[in-house]
Amino acid sequence: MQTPDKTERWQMLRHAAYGVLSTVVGLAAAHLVAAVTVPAASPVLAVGSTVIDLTPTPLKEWAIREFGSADKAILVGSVTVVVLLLAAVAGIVARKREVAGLLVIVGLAGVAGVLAVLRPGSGPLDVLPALVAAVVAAASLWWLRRIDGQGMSDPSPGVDGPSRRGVVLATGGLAAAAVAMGALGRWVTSYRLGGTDVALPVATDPAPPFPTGLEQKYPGITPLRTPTSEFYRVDTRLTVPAVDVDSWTLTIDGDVEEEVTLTFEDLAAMETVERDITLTCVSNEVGGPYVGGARWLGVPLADVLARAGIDATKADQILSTDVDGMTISTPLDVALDGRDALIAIGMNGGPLPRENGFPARMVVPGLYGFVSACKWITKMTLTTYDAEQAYWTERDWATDAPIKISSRIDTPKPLSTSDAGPIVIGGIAWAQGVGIDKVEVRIDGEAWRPATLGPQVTDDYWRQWFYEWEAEPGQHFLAVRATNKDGDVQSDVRMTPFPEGSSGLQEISVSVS
Ligand SMILES: Nc1nc2c(c(=O)[nH]1)N[C@H]1C(S)=C(S)[C@@H](COP(=O)(O)O)O[C@H]1N2
Ligand SMILES: [Mo]
Repeated sequence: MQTPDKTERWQMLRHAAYGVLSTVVGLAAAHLVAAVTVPAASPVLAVGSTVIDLTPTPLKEWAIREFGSADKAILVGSVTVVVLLLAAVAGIVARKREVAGLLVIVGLAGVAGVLAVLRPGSGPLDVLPALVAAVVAAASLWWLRRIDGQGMSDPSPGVDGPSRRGVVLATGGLAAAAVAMGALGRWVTSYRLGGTDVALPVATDPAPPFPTGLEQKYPGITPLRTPTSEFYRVDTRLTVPAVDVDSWTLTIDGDVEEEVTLTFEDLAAMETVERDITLTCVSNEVGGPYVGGARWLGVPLADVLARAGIDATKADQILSTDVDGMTISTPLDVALDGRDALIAIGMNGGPLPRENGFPARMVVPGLYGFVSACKWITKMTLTTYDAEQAYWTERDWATDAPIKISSRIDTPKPLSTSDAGPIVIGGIAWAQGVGIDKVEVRIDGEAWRPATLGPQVTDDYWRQWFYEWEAEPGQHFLAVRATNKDGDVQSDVRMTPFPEGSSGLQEISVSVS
């Protein structure tokens, strides 16, 4: 015999589990429906994306800093945990008050549905996954409670009350259904994503042969060109947009002589250039990883805008919109000052990967990505900062944000231990637009010593550097600073990424034994 207390607790647990299982089945069904219709409308993703947009800037910055590229997985995980806790509550409530419990489940799905249709660029179809979640989850819970109840009314119940066999079969069946729908949803998504293999033109203005970097000779230094698959990724997206290049278009509107819409073929048929440009994220801390060097293939931005004929007496910004309605603004005068601003359609000899903006993105050397590098771009609106604000402008980030001179020590690693004797200190430095003139290393607070620079690629590209150090045993502090070709020295004033990019010097501690 069990004490009433124990029975009570066991029943609570059982019903909590019913709530959770029903919700998981509902979410799996919704995910499958979303995969077929609008992937981003999947309830957990819709809630997650809204959380991202509502997250205050300092918290977002902290998450990017702490979790790096795992920030999205952690967010989705947290949203799921909260949802499942509420689902457990729904199950417990339903035990005594069925309708109330079912309403909690429907309410949960309702929140996801409302958020899904409120997302920028969403349509009425986006409510469908949440609707499916509500119906499937509520029906599952209702059914599980019937199965459970049948056992309860059995005059000779097993130790646990309800017919164990019925409950085990029902819960097992629902769990299997959830797994099957989840797997099918994944398969549909990957099938729908298709390929990114587009025909790219040969550049009418190709880049010169790419020099050999220092990384072969001095292992540990960042490769001169970042392999495409290792390029950093920073964006607000939980799922990478799947863009069908055949129906994709780029529209130029706003303060223009004539609104123009270009297809991918139209773009690829224009004069294309190949340029080596280093992209940098404003969220990069001094010494951080959000910087990458690539060879971009694209159409000069000025040529694309000229198709529409811009009215620069009115407009002061290009407001770029991506396939989901996300916006990024770029100062018009900066974009048109003669620098190699591009609408890029290729990267390192191939098409843009989905993660990096397939089929087209903006690249503007010298500006942080959040005010220039709009991925999955579909529209450029010529307008004013007064009239319209982009995503990060609304969140108080700077609007004109030139990349600050910076340098990074790649080797040795912070807190590493090396043998005494010759040690190569090496890394990269960048000052897009002007170029790197000098990199200096400081050891244990002594005078700055000049490092040797690696090959020059372009002034918009980072520069590798190294310094051969005769290391003596002990604890040492290594610092680095760069100077650009105008003679401007990297600032030693520490600043956070918000609102216009980090500054300061990287100093690491290493042991030599
Ligand atoms: N559509 C879209 N474009 C975007 C972003 C975004 O969130 N959405 N993030 C920007 C930021 S902050 C940076 S640093 C660069 C990063 O480009 P990458 O992911 O290809 O490295 O893309 C920019 N373009
Ligand atoms: Mo960024």
